Amino acid sequence: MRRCIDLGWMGKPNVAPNPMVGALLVYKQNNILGQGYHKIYGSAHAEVMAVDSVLPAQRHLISKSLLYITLAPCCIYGNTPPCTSLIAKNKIPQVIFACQDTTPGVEDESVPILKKAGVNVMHGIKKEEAFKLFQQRNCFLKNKRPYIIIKFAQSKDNFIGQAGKSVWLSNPVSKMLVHKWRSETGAIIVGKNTALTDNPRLNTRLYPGKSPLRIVMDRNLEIASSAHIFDSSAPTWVITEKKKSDYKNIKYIQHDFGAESLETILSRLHEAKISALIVEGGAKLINSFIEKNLWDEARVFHCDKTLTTGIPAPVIPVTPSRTIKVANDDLKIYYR
Ligand code: AOF
Ligand code: ZN
Repeated sequence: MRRCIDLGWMGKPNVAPNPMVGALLVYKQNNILGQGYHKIYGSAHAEVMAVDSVLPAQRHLISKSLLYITLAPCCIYGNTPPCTSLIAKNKIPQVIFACQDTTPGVEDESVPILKKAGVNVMHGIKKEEAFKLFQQRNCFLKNKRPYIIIKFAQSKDNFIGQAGKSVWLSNPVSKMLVHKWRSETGAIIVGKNTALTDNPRLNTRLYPGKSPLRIVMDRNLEIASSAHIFDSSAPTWVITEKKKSDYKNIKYIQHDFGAESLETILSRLHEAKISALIVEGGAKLINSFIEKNLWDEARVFHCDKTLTTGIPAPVIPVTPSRTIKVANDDLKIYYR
């Protein structure tokens, strides 16, 4: 199952909003006949990849093997046919999976379907470890919004930056890590002031992979069209009160900036099948997410520099779950 979990993680950049799933076919305890993982949203599931990977000379052993999976096999026609049918057709006698699939129509159905087909089912194996593979997906299904990741860097004396001035706090390794996160996340949002002072690109130029959907809050359309955020490197949404026609990769979304503003944006992202969002700044936007309890995880770089004055860093209202050393920055991870 540990190996299945590792395989599952390999799908991270490309399977959202689907879950990350790894599968392993094992013959007589330690002989791995086949393995696979869900690689790209809409493509073959992990079980199909594992079965297809078995060498022709060993295919007769499939019906004598155990199938390990990180997630309960699906039993619905989605983009692909149900994996429960694949298991039955290949006469796989036993399935062992870690976590339930919380998708409606799968959660309570797939185990009975397998049992009815005569398959022995065992589950819950390493489920705490495997659970992380499904955190974003489960949040997306349950809350009908993306999994929200707050990200920022703060100085030694707890400032996030200085008004009207671009200040760089974290080191180049942290910067590259942030680009990796971008490549794994559907969308990224910033406030107007961040777009004006930092002029960020918000793309994935320091790490291979696709750039997220960029979202910028610009109520009165104050950001110049020459800003980096309007370059052609990624699709971009401008959330504004004004009416403006879409232009190339830029979509203008007329929006009510009232009390339910964030919720409306999140619903739109849910509709667009975006299952994870990075809230990149500034302090005002991050604080409005925190105040509404609309966050799931925070990744905060505690940096070596001192600023003396500036904009106070947002306060994450829980203790960090862990601290990771990234060169001379301390990356603290918080879960709500
Ligand atoms: C599996 N194995 O590798 C994955 C599963 O047809 P789709 O791709 O739209 O998938 C829809 C359903 O399959 C849904 O329940 C989702 O959670 C599950 N994903 N299931 O058996 C896999 N990726
Ligand atoms: Zn499936």
